[in-house]
Order: sequence, then C-alpha cells, then structure tokens
Amino acid sequence: MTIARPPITYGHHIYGRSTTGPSNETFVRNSPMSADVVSVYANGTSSDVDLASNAARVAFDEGQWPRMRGSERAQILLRWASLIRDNQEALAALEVEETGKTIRFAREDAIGMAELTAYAASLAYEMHGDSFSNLGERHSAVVHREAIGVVGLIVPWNFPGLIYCQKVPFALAAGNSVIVKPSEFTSGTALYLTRLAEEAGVPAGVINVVTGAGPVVGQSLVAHPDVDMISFTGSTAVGRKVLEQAAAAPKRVHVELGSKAANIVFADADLEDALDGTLFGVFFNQGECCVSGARLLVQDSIADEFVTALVARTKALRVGNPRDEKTDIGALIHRDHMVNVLKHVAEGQSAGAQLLIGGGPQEVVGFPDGAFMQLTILDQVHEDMNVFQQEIFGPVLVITRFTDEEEAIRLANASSYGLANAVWTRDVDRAITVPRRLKSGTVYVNTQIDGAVQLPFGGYKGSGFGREMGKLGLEEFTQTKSVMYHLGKRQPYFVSKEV
Ligand code: TXE
Repeated sequence: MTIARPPITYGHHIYGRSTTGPSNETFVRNSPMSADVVSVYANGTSSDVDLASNAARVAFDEGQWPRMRGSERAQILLRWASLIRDNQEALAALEVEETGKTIRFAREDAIGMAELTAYAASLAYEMHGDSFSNLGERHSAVVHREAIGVVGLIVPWNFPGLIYCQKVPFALAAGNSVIVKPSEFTSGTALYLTRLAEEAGVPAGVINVVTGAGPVVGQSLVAHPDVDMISFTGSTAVGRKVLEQAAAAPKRVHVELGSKAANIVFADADLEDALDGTLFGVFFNQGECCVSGARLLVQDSIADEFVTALVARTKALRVGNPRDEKTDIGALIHRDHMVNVLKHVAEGQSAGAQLLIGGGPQEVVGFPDGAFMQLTILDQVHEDMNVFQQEIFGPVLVITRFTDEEEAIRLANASSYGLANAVWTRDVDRAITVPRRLKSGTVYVNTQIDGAVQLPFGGYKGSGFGREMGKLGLEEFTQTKSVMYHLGKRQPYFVSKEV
C-alpha cells in the first residue's frame, strides 16, 4: 500500500468499508509544520458510532474471529505484523505529517507497531485459564479465559500508531471486536493500520474506526450500550469524564493518563550517560510523551557541573524540519498546544523558577507557521510549583536539587502521577533499592524511555490503572468464567419428608 500526496481524504472504516457516514460532514487536519491541510476526515456523529458498534457486535456475536482457534488468529496477526514492517516508510511519513515528529523516530515507531503486533500474536496461542482437581472426589472446576466482546479504544495524538498497537492487536488476540476512536489530529495511521489488518485476513467488522471530535465520537462510544469495555489513553481531565460516564453504565474501563516522571541523577552515576539520557528523556518526541523525564532531580554535589553541561548539550540539538533525517526535535502537535506549553513556562518563571535556556517559539527556515518551540530548561524549581506538578507535554525540563537518597525518593514521589521514573547510579544497592521505593508502574535504571513488548505498562496513582503490553496486555481484554462440575450421583440438597 502507498500513500497519496496530501491532502489525503479519509472516511470512517466500518464493516470493512470506507464511509463518510450519514452526515457526510468533514473536518480537516492542518500540518503542525505549516498551515497546509494534510488530511480531510469524515466528521463522526453518534450515528456513525451506532453503525460501527453494530458492525463490531455482529462480528463478535456471529462472526468467525472469536470462534477460530487462537493459532489461526495468531497467523493472521503475524501476517499483519509483517505488512506493517513492509509499510514502515508509508506509516512513518503519515505520522511525520500529522504529528510533527521526526522521520528518524517515526520509522522506529513503525517498527515498534510491528513488534507489538507480532508479540500479541504469540499471546493468542497462550490465552488460557486454569483448572482445579483438588476440590475433592466429587468436584472438578475449570476457569475459562474469554474475550470481553466489543471494546472501544480511545487513542491520543502523541504516538497514534504505537498506542493503537498497544491496544488493538492485544484486544484482537483475545477474540474481541473493536471500535477505534483516534485523535482528531492524527487519525491517518489508525485507518492505514486497519486496512493492513484486513489485507492480512482480519474479517470485516472486527476493527472499525470512527473519526471525529472527542466530545461527540468518544463520548458516544463510552455511552454506547453495545460497547462492553473502554480502553482510554489521554489527558487526566478527559479520563475523569470517561470514568464517570462508564460508571453510569457501568462498564469496564482501562485508563492511561498523564505523568510527570522524575529523572534522578545521583552523584555516583556515569555522568556522560546520565546527560545523554536526561536530554533524550525530556526532549524525545518534543516532550510529548507520557513517560517523559520532565523533572530532573540532581544531587547537589554535582548539580552545577551537570546543569552547565546540560545547557551546552541542549544548544547542540537540532530543532527543525521533521522530514529531515538530521533533525532531533520536530514540531509540537499544533500552535494552540505550543501557546499552552509556553504559558506553563512563563507561569513557572513568575513563581520563581530560573529560565536557563529557551522559553519561546523556535524559528525554522521554510516553516513560518510551524509549531516549533525552543528547548527549555527551568532551574530552581520547588515541589510546590505548578511546573513541578503539572504535565506540560512539551520540551520543558524543570530542575530540582536534592542532598541525599531519602530526599530524592521523597521528591520523586511528591507527584499525583506515577507512570514512570528513571534513576542514574553506579551503586548496585541503590540501583535495586531506589526503584523498589518509587511509586510508578515503570522505573528505568541507567536508561530512559526504554522497554520491551513483554513488559506490562501502566500507571500507579493518578496515572491510571490497568496494563498494556506483556501478558497482562492480553488479560486486560479478557474476563474469566469459572465452571464448577459435580461428578457422579449427588446427594439431595434438602432433607425432605417422605412423600
Ligand atoms: O488529550 P485528550 P489531548 C495529555 C497531555 C496533553 C493533554 C491534552 O498533557 O497536553 O493531555 O491532549 C478523546 N469522551 N495527554 O487534548 O483530549 C480525544 O478525541 C471521550 C497525555 O489530545 O484527553 C482523543 O482521541 N473521548 C496522554 C483522546 O480522547 C474524548 C497522551 C485523548 O484526547 C473526549 C495525550 C470525551 N469527552 C495527551 N474528549 C498520555 N497519557 O500519553 C476527547 N476525547
């Protein structure tokens, strides 16, 4: 499959067909690098969600997908993974145009999408329950692990393809049907990946995609009686709404919300590695990453030297044209978001933080309207400041100094979030004991924004609950059924009078 030149026009994807739906309305996505229209999408309504839910319901209740062997689903998912790999360039190009991320990292994302899908295929073989033969002579029991049914998947804009692949192949491996609601800023990859899935053999109706506004399509999806479960990744504010709405049904929900990860650098660390990791941790994907190491906690005995080197290294990073292979940091998702990020920076300065570098828009030759922002570092940040506590979701590092291990742990945990943290140390004991005391679903030790498809991913505290990836990534989309057997002629329950 190849992609057309922008602007590309897309319909929803319902029951294997592209459709603009009954309303026939559209909306556009403007490039984050310029004002150009890159995509034209069908503007979904609750009627489109009805159609998609019906397609998914029929596929689950009557279709072959949940009824085939796990091994057959695995073969189809593996074919899908291989098609994703073959389409790496097209997927990467789509993501560059809609997200503003750099081509180098967009290519890595595409490989990640294939790897997630291939791993989910292996789980289709492994989906099993349990059995109990220790219940006495007259009983036996089995626990089946079954698909949930129809799952609504709400995806954000920062890693549109990767987060789609953290959800869809896993839900499918278990036998579910899904309706995907991609972000209105980046719906292209979800539609592209879905077409590849059907080319690989996923039957029509098993994956449906409805594009459009969150408060319309997203909300209709959460409320829809045919949707059995919602998996949401996005902001805390919208996550809360999704939880409230799902509670009314009630229906099962998984939420992955924001974060404000600490990146702890101890004086005994390999400082060269820690510098490199700190830069990557905060500036990767323009800082629009839920696990960004946006809070640098640095031990005061090395802090001055470390921060000076950090500022110098930041100046050497290339912010610019995301299509250029040599660019390190591309454009933010849109100009409104950049304005918001800059407001956070200004507010931090008013609260007493010291601006070391950045703090404004970045001019990029050839892209006068792009959402490019200077890489920004704020020093002298205290835990009661908003810039320490709030997710900014841009290329902004805030620095706080600590004296000893106790203080580092206390500061790292002084956050309402708990998705990830990082620790830089060469002390073996510290590398084991500090991660144990950090309240987050992931801890990186002497590395940053790292991981593997086998490792479950998800939040502690306000970062949400439920897990993606790993074996739990499949279990998230399943439910258990306990079946109790009585063996042989049973004794009556009641001791009745003779009749
Ligand atoms: O998120 P939203 P946005 C954080 C980050 C960022 C902020 C805003 O701080 O700056 O959120 O990003 C859909 N019912 N994260 O505006 O609005 C919406 O259409 C149901 C962290 O993109 O939460 C999109 O598909 N759905 C995060 C999805 O929800 C609704 C990644 C997320 O959008 C809805 C992205 C509604 N009422 C942003 N309203 C992370 N954890 O990585 C919107 N949506």
